[in-house]
Amino acid sequence: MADEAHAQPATSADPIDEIDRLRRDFEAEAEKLGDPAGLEELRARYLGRKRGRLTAVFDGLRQLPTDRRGAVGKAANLARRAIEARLEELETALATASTAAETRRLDVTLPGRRPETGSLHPITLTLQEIEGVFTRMGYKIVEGPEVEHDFYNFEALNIPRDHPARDIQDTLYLGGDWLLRTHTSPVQIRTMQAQQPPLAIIVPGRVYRRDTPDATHTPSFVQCEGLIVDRDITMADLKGTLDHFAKALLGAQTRTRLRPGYFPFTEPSAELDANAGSGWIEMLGCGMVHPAVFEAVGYDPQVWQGFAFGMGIDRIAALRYGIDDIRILYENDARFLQQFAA
Ligand code: 2NL
Repeated sequence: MADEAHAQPATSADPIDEIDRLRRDFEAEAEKLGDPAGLEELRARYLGRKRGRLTAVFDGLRQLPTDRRGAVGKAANLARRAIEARLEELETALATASTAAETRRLDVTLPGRRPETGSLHPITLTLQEIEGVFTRMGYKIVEGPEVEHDFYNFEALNIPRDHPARDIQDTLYLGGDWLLRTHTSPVQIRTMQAQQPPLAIIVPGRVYRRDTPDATHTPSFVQCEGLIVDRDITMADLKGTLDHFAKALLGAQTRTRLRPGYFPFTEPSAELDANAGSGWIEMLGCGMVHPAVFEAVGYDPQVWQGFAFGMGIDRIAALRYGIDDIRILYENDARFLQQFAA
């Protein structure tokens, strides 16, 4: 019996040899294993019910001579326990490895990616300052339409059709008597029509003019006008109010001066210059409301007086921030605008 066994070649069908071989093969494959799917496939090829190599050994036990069954069965059981233990070990190792990879992808110690935040436009910032100064003096903020009727934009403001001021305030006509407003004055006309004096309002908004763009002109800009109407408003009120405004905006050391000017809707009219320390700069246009404007809205000019003013916010912003060409305010270059982030 023993001689017979020795006579068999190395690749004999002796189940003990097959168990040794499959254990070595299994270990070699286990060594190269990379992922959990491969692990299940490996388990199936050695322990699987249908095609498992070790399962085949167990199935063959019945064909063996009775005296061999004990030894082969014992070796097979040892092999099964060893393979199961190794598979379990591999499973844990693979799970740990994938958790480690996951952790590397989500490195909580890295600095966070900051979301890009926008910032308020210098024109908006300047307008907010201006609104603050006037609302603290009791003025209300009013807004109105950018598409206007000729009556509100021109006629009611003492600018008849043949008036030369129509040339410098040429705009985009939309057909009929409709146009893009050249100033926010029409909102003041509408407000005066809608309510009785006294009133004090400031009116910010986008306006349009037929201008060739240069360092101080753009065909569209943000304007802010103001109007106060009461029983005994004088030029001294205008002077005191606008001087306070310039000081509040540019600093307490700021001085102001009035120069004669001309607007069809104010009489007298003036330009206000400010000097905050580096020379005189034109800030805004202003004047006492023309009696013809009061008549157009049904106010009695013998009873009511008022002053009005208007400024381009882009020019005020340029003044505040030291910008020498207002066109850059409308280019929306983020590198320029980010400099005004709070
Ligand atoms: C400027 C000058 C000005 C006014 C606007 C006004 C409005 C009414 C009556 C009288 Cl309803 N006046 N507004 C007065 C003087 C000047 O604007 O340089 N704007 C950019």
